Amino acid sequence: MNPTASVLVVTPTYNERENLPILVRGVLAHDKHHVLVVDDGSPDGTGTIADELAAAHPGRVEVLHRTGARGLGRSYVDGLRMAIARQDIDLVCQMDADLSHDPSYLPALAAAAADHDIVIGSRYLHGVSVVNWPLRRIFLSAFANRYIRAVTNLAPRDCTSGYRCWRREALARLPLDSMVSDGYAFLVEMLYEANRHGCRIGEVPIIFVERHQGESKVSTSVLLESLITPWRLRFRRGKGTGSAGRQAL
Ligand SMILES: Nc1nc2c(ncn2[C@@H]2O[C@H](COP(=O)(O)OP(=O)(O)OP(=O)(O)O)[C@@H](O)[C@H]2O)c(=O)[nH]1
Ligand SMILES: [Mg+2]
Repeated sequence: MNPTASVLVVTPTYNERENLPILVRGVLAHDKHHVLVVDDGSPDGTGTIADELAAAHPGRVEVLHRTGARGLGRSYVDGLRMAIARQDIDLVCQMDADLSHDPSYLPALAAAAADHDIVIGSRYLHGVSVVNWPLRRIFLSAFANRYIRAVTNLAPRDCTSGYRCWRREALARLPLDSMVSDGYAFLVEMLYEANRHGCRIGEVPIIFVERHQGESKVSTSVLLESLITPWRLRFRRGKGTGSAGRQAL
């Protein structure tokens, strides 16, 4: 993608009041980059902080305040729908708000989107690139990725990374309305659908840094969903993927 591409970063938030301003500053440091915050009525007032950021950066920061049942997958579906409708945007990125995803990788992801439909910011391209994770967390994530690849036949090394960059028109091909997963599993479901719809999937290496502020929202039910989803995808869609592989860059 050319360096003058317009980029919209969609970031879901739940209790990220300390982290969000730092993330937004990092993203807006890049020309032609915009942010869409999808807040789920955070009790810590992240939504108000997001509104203040939108007021301070008119035309570059937008906020979607969700009501009703909260969830990462639901938030992404709503935010990505808005992103797809933005005719002025070339690339749509997904990023966590907890500063695990460094905005300095955005140009590398955008550059790789020149010949891919989706580019994953990957923690597992050259060994394991995570900072401040306990060993059990590394094992869990590494196991999850092996498991997902074995069951779904997906090729990327990092199928659960939430740092991604899509060509907007490729994202528009995905059946967002029929996606049902909500936690990490939503990210796997998106990738599975991308592969099924013939998207070219690339990966670029990132270093993932565990959050310093705020709390993880990963729960037992989210982990259970992650165990079941690969099988659900495999049996719902028949034999699955296999054709379109991941390309390391
Ligand atoms: N809108 C919305 N955002 C959420 C929800 N749950 C998590 N998030 C956001 O999704 C991103 C990832 O959530 P985390 O809690 O960091 O989960 P994680 O990154 O998988 O886990 P950790 O490694 O423990 O940080 C963060 O920006 C969260 O604020 C939710 O229910 N709704
Ligand atoms: Mg996190």
